[in-house]
Amino acid sequence: MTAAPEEKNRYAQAPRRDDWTIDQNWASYTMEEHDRWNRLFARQAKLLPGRACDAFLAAKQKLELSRAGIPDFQELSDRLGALTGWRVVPVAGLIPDDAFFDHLANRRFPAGAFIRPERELDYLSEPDVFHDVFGHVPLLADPVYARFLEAYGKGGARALQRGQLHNLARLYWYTVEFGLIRTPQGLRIFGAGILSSPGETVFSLEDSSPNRIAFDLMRVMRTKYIISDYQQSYFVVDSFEQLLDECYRDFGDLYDALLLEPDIEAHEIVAGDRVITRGDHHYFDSKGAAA
Ligand code: HBI
Ligand code: FE
Repeated sequence: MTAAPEEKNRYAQAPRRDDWTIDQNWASYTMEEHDRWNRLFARQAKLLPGRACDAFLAAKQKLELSRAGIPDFQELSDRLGALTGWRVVPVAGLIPDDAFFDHLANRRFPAGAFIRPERELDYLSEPDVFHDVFGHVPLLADPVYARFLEAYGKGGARALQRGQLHNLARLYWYTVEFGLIRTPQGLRIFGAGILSSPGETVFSLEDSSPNRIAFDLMRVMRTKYIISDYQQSYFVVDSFEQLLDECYRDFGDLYDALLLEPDIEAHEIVAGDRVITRGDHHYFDSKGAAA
């Protein structure tokens, strides 16, 4: 009798609080689940030196993320909290936007408690504990980045009220998820979606396919993105200070202006772009995606 396919997310039915948090129940993780974390960790730990930004690599050490299995969020939060006041709170998966923003605005990062099933090792549809804790959490130890993400959370309620969440979600997507940063040694990765993906770790920095364009807040908030594949364009910030300075402002006039500006397609380069590399889009042409 073949074993039933491993269920996708054993926390999906976990009882949840009003703020959508659940109990991580760290003792319930099996050896297989810890081992899967260790294999995912080892693969990225080999790829990221020389590709991830220094702040990420330093924080990974400081937070003692290692191949000792899935971290206990309480212990991780004590270490992280001592650095920037951020804590990691367990959730079962994606939570409603308003709850998500409220957590960020209060320096709580909602992290999936489940780990992806073996069959989804390389591609997952929902943020699991490896994407959230390995990809997102380390940079919360950087004081400037920590302030940026808190400000993002505070801005979320406003975007929801105005019905322009999609514009703000693009800022998150092209920085927190898929952002690159310029360093004296060259471009480095800070986006969690890349840091937790072996294929995109190499593709984002070294492939001739994608555009790499200097970050501009308005430009990013107009740019559509792809959910289920590598990005066609990556945006490059000069520093977390620049990201914070550009975003630590009233978005009201931005939202007004965005209503008058057309969206930009994910693969496009437009007038005014400071282009770092113009992609040839071979990856997408070969896939027949709308190039
Ligand atoms: N919920 N758990 C979780 N993680 C996310 O990254 C997340 C979410 N809910 C909403 C959301 N992201 C996005 O829609 C917002 O960033 C716009
Ligand atoms: Fe994410």
